[in-house]
Amino acid sequence: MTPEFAILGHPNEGKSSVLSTLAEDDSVRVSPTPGETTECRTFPVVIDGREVVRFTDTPGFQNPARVLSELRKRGEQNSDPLQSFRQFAATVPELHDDCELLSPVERGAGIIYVVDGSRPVRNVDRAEMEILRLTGKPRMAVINCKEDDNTYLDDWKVEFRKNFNANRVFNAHRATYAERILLLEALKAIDQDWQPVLSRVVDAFKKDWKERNATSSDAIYQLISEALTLTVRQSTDTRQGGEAIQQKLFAAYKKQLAEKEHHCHQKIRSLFKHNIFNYDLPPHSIVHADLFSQQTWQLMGLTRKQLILAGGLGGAALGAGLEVATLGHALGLFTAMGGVAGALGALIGGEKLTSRINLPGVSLGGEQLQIGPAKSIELLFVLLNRALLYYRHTINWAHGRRDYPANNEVAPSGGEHLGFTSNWSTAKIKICHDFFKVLQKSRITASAAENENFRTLILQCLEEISEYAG
Ligand SMILES: Nc1nc2c(ncn2[C@@H]2O[C@H](COP(=O)(O)OP(=O)(O)OP(=O)(O)O)[C@@H](O)[C@H]2O)c(=O)[nH]1
Ligand SMILES: [Mg+2]
Repeated sequence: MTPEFAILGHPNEGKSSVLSTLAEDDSVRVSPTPGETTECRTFPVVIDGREVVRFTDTPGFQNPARVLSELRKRGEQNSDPLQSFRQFAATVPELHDDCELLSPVERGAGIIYVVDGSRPVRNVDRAEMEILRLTGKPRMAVINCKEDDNTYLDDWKVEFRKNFNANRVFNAHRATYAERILLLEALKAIDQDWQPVLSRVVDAFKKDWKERNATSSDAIYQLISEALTLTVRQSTDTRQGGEAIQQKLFAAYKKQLAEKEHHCHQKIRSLFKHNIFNYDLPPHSIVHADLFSQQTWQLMGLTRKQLILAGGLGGAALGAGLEVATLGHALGLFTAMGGVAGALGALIGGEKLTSRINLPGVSLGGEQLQIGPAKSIELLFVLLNRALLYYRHTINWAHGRRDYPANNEVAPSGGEHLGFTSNWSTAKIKICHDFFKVLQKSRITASAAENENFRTLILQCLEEISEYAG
């Protein structure tokens, strides 16, 4: 049987937010106005087409003192005071929410009691906890601190020890995938009978996590392979100058690359189930910056030191004819070549478009011009860092969260590097370098060692970022 947990608590404490994060469902209604949830609603967690666990959202307690006294009264006379109370409360309009919230408990759901641990314990909370204790059902308390204030945490824990089988801190806005799994692990402790089934749930979550990382790394790998080999061509037209064609081709190249990148990011987004809420990167995220802006290349490319290292690996990874120490860095290029277009010509290929004869892919008859494939390995790092940043943001965006903090991920000024790869060793850079070189020569086959090493490297990055523990 699929285990069910009901999320209970006082109005506006974050029950629906906790559920939304736990079930990874951004369709759960969350609102700053107390009393938002008035009916129970069940959200299944489906993995591999199978429902493994379900969570039920409930309205908050409205009359805990009255419910408690009714339950106590019935406890003395009835073998099932909960059922008796619900039968009575169904006919009393002001007890609608209290009756409704106990319905999943009556049918056997485990209880997850949510409190905002950043405020003091009050008598109504004690009444609610006592009600839950009287139900006799397996129960866990979850502390969802809305503010960063731990002053009352110990007071809450004292109360929880009296009334619950376990308690745990779980933040609806910040909980990661790993913390979701830890919460499920902790639920095992609330009832011995549930241990085997919850172990299977935890295993299913871990497997799902592993698969999502593998699929994400495939998407990033595919993006980078396609981007590095991307070319656009156009027949020359005698009426148009080389300059005009160059601009047109660059625009087409950038558009295609942007579409590929968007496709990869959206794939990651839907893999992590950000479907409904119009979730996006924070407004000031560097990933919003144009892929071909100087800022992007400065913050997401290789560091100057790494470029020198990459240069030492030999081959044309930095782009033909670029002097590593002086001009090789994208930044140097942006400065030396007087702006984005010139620098990109050198990095992507196509700087010699005006001189048709020297262009790769250009027939000597001058009938076709081509931009790409990328000449510089920097494009690999720019795309990789942007994808990793997108991935990190997506996996850490708890589904219960619906807004942005004011100051998240602000792009630093003063040449600071934002990339994940900025402290990479030569060994890792060499893996990228070897992959890039093979790709430049020919489209490599899936089994090539360089290919596999690069794939593995991406997957390792994702596992590190997501703190995947196997
Ligand atoms: N800062 C912060 N706000 C939170 C957190 N959890 C919930 N909130 C906010 O608290 C408000 C209430 O959250 P809900 O999840 O709707 O609370 P609820 O307990 O389901 O409320 P009712 O359905 O009205 O009983 C919303 O504005 C949430 O965004 C949190 O961890 N941190
Ligand atoms: Mg709610």
